[in-house]
Amino acid sequence: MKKDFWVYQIYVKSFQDSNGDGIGDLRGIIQRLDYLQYLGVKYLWLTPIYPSPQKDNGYDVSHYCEINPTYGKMKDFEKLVEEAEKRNMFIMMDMVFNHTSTEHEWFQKALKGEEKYQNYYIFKESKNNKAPTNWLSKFGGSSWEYVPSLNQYYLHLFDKTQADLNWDNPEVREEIKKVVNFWCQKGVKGLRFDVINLISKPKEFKDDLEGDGRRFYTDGSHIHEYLKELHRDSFGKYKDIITVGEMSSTSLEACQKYTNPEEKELSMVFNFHHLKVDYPNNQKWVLGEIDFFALKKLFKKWQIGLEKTKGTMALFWSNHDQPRILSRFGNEEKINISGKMLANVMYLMDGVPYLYQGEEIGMLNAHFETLENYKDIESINLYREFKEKGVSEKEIFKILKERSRDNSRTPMQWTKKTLGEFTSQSPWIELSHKRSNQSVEESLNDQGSLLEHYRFLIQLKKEEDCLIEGKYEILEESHQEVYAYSREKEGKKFIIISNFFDKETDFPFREKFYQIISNNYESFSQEEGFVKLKPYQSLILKVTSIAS
Ligand code: TEU
Ligand code: CA
Repeated sequence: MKKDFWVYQIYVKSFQDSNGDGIGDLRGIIQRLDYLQYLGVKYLWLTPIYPSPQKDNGYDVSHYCEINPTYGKMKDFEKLVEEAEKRNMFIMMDMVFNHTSTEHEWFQKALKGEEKYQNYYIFKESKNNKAPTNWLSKFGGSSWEYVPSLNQYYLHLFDKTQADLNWDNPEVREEIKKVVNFWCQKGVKGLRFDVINLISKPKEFKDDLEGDGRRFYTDGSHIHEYLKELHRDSFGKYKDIITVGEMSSTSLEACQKYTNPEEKELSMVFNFHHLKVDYPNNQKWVLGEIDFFALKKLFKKWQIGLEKTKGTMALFWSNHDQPRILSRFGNEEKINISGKMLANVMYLMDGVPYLYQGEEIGMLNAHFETLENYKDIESINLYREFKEKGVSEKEIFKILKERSRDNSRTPMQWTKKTLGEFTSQSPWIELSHKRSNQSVEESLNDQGSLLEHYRFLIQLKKEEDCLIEGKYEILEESHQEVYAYSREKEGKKFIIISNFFDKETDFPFREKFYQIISNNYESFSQEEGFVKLKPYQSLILKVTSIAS
C-alpha cells in the first residue's frame, strides 16, 4: 500500500444537514463532495450510519446492513459512493464489531431465552451474588449488567446498551463476515474496525487485582487468528480495500503484527498513546500539562518500530473521541501558526494521515458551561459519577471543557453565520461557543489559511517519495521545545523542525544547502550552527545536497 493518500473523517451527525432536522445526513455529505475533492483527500471515513438507538451516537448498532433513516436511505448511500468515485474519492465505513446495541435483534432473541443467540454474547452466572468479575466499563461503572429474567449478567466494555459479542463463537464470526462482504459489494473501499483489539476475551473470567480488567481482553489470545480469518473470508477477497484497526491500549509488538503485510491482517492501525501524554498517571479525567519528552519518545518508538516490520501507522491528532487539538496542544489565540505547526509535526511522519472534520479550519473545543449542552454518554456518565463523589460543578465543567468527546462533535463551521450553514434549524448539539472566525468560507478565500496549508501538505505528500517511504530519524531528541525529524530516501532528505511552544528558542542546525519548502512565519534567522525559532515556528526544509 503506497502511503501517499489522506483519509478525511466525517462525523456524519455534525457535518452537513440537508433536510433541516438539525442532524447531518448523507445528502448533506454529497453537497460537500466538491469541497472534499478540493482538499485533495482520497478516502472519506463515515462514522456509523446504521440503525441505532443513538445511545453512543451510532456506535451502538441495531442493524448492520441498513442505513439509519435519520441519515437517509440506501439509495442515498449508493449515490454518495457513486458521486465520490466520480471525484476519485472512496468511502471508508465504520465497522463496530466488538459489541451490538442491546436493541439488536440478536440480543433481543437472547433476552427471550434463545440459546443460539445467548451464545452470540457473553452471559455469565453471578459469583457470590456479585458480577462475574470486577472489570470496569470504559464509560464508568461495572462492565456487567444483570438480567433478572435470565438470572445472568452480560458483558459490556462500554455502555450497558452495548453488549459485547462472543467472537469465540464461529457463528458470530460468520455473521460478521456477511456484514463485511455486504458493504464491500456496495463499493466500500475502506473499513475502520472499532476497538477491534478487544474482541478476543479470555477463557476464564477473573477479577483484576491490578487494574480495570483491560489487561485480560486487550490484544487477546485469538485476536490475530480472528483478523486473519476475517481477512481471508471477507475484505481480503477484494482488491484495493484498505483497513484500519482502532487499537485501544495496545502494544507496539501487537501492532507490528497487525500491520505487517506478510501477516495478512490489517493495512494500518490507530494507537492512542501519544494522546495520553497530558493524562497524569494515565487518567483521562484529571487535567495535566503535556509531557513533551514522552510525546517525542512515543513518536520515535512507533515510527522506528513499525518501519522495522514494514507496518503502517495511522497518523492523527483528532477524531470524534478526542478534544480539538488546537485547544489541547496548540494555542486558541494563535490558531494559524500553531495549527500549521501541529499539522507539520504529525502528517509528514511515516504513515497515512487522518484529517478530522474541522481540524483543517482550526476548529476549537466547544467551551460548553452547562450540562444540557453535553450529549455524549461518556461525559454525562462522568458528570453523574463526579457529582455523586461530591466534586463541585465548577470543577466538573473545568474537566469536561478540556476532556469531553463533545468538544470534537460540534457542527462543522461552513460560514460565519450563526448556525455556520450546517443546518437551517436548531442543531442536535450547539456549535462551539468559541469559533474565532474559523470557517470554511473564510479559509477558502485566504491563501495563508490553515486550510490552504493542509491542501499544500496533502499535495506535498503525494509528490515527494521521501515523505511517503523515506526513513524516519528524530533530530536533537533532548531539545526542550523542539520536535524535529528527517525523512530520507535515495539521497533526498526532508527536515521538519517545529517549535512546539509559545516561546522563542534556538535549535542546533548546520545544514548549508537546503530549500525552504514551508515556513509558518515570513522568515527565520540562521546563525552559525543554529536557527532561531519564534513561538510555534515550524519549518519544512528540503536538503539539496547531502554530504556523502
Ligand atoms: O472508541 C473506543 C475508545 O477507545 C474511546 O471511546 C475511549 O475508550 C473513550 O473515549 C474513553 O476515553 C470507539 C469509538 O471511537 C467510540 O466513539 C465509541 O464510543 C467506542 O469505541 C465504543 O464503540
Ligand atoms: Ca438531516
